[in-house]
Amino acid sequence: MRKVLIANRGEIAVRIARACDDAELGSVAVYADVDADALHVSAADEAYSLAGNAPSETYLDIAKLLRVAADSGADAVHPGYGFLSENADFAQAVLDAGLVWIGPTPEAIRLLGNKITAREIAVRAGAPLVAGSDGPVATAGDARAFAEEHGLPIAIKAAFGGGGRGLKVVREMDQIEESFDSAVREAVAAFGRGECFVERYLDRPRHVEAQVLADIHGNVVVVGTRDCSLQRRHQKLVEEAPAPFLSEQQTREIYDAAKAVCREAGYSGAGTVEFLVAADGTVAFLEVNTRLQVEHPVTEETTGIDLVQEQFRIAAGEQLRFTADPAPRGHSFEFRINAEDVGRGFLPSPGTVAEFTGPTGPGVRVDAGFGAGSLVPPQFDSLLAKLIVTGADRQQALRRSRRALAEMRITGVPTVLPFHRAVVEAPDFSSVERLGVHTRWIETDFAGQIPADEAFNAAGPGGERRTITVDVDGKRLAVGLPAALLDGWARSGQGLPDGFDGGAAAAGNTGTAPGAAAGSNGGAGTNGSVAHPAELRSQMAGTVVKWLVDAGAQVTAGDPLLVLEAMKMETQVAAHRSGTLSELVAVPGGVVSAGSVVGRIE
Ligand code: MV4
Repeated sequence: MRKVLIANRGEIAVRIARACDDAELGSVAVYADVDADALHVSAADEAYSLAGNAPSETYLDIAKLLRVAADSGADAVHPGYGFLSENADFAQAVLDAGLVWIGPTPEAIRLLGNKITAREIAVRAGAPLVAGSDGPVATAGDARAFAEEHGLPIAIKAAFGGGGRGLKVVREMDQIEESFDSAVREAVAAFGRGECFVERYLDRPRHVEAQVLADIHGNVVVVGTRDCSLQRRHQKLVEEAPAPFLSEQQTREIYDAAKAVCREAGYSGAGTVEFLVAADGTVAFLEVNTRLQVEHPVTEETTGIDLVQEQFRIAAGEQLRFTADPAPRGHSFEFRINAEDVGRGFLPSPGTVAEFTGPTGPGVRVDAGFGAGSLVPPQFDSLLAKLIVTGADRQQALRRSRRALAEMRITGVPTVLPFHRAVVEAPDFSSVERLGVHTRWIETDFAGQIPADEAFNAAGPGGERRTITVDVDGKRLAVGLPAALLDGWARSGQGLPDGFDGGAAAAGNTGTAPGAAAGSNGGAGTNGSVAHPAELRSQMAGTVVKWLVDAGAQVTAGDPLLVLEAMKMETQVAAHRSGTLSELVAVPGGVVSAGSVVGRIE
């Protein structure tokens, strides 16, 4: 292995480029058009364009990636996480091209990617499991028979589900039929395969996972545990290592089961075995992730082991350097810094980062894929950076986390920093007696009321506003904007975004929104003083999925009209007033910027 193609973007691509440098391996970055100036491009030794912006024609395009490998002379491929990292066909294509695949075998990816075969492997390995159907259930009647035997609630799960898709919780017998049909439909639509299985559902469990490393010579170690219970809609927000408040027996059970499952699956490389820990302390195997995970740094910081270096060594056919499970030292938290507006329901908010000041001091690590001036495009996910904070014990790590979160400053796009600052003050999270958070804690127990980010809400109260002038079709107009937005642009050193000159005039009939919106979600698009009242505008930038009503339809204020997708999340644009939907401006498949006109209601 001499040169590694990094088939990814953002912070993980930067992380892998640094690991290549540490290992004296060459590194090759790839980039979509919108990522041409991204940090991961300059972090690698060389970079190649993927010519395009849709995920399917860039980071998911196997043929393009293999062409770059050939053109650059790369002899190995690291897939990072997400994108093609758990795609057995990609792993096989890399091997068929004569390259080293930095990951488990395609067979192991295939077996563990199917949750039904993964469960069968766990059964053979003797891992603890909740009662389940041990195979696909063919009909809703079979699911009902399972519930009659084992009781409610049950979980109906798609074999190829993920991220909460294809997961249905059934609490009443008369809902089984509908939930089963809906799970199958969802699975067919999302994954092309509808097989489902059934399990007893554990309410409000903790999510605990074991990091494993396995070489191709049969050595398997557990590098440590992590707790990842703090999630929202299956998106993890905070993780920590080691998983706190587990008994010695629970830890033993998790270590033994993780190793047995990996052995049974013929696993090699870095991987994660996930478990649920129920309120009564029961441990149950959940699934296996056959990739490096976002949260791997907390394990690195509490063991001193560089997991990406170990991936390189394993892929090169070497033996693990240790055969005993390393003992954790100290405690680490990871805070995911997403470009999302917490006060607007964690709305993904693409834009341009103005200021990016990382915290410093003992125990602080920042893995960032973005910095001052970076573009956060709507096509990809919203993770900007990860703040990893380590201390001698959990309480010291918590104190350091509070300080680091207070020091960290990001402007230009909203981030989830206000959420993290509230979490580290929550007694459920910081208690020295028990872990009070569970996988539905944010939805059910999180008390912190975080307001929408004023800097990104032109119409919001309290935000200072300033007026600038623009020329539109040769006519001079005054535009009022939030001062914070203008300050952000000024600090970014880029001046005002495109569209404040001729672009605004070309884009439409008024002088306000099109350009103003480029910098951030919401932006000046909601400025009603100049916009025409008929204009239906999108608050967020994204790809147009579909219209829910036809042109000419009578609509009522608040009716959902248009579905947009950005950063893997769908949102709807609702009618801002009642009337006739006279024009559909946004075109399915096209892209709209934040604040732009998507339709007209006369
Ligand atoms: C479960 C469960 C409770 N009982 N299975 C969520 C997605 C998929 N990875 C599995 N998931 C769950 N499976 C049984 N039998 C609860 C969840 C679950 C969950 C798991 C881990 C982390 C966050 C979660 C949030 C909601 C539900």
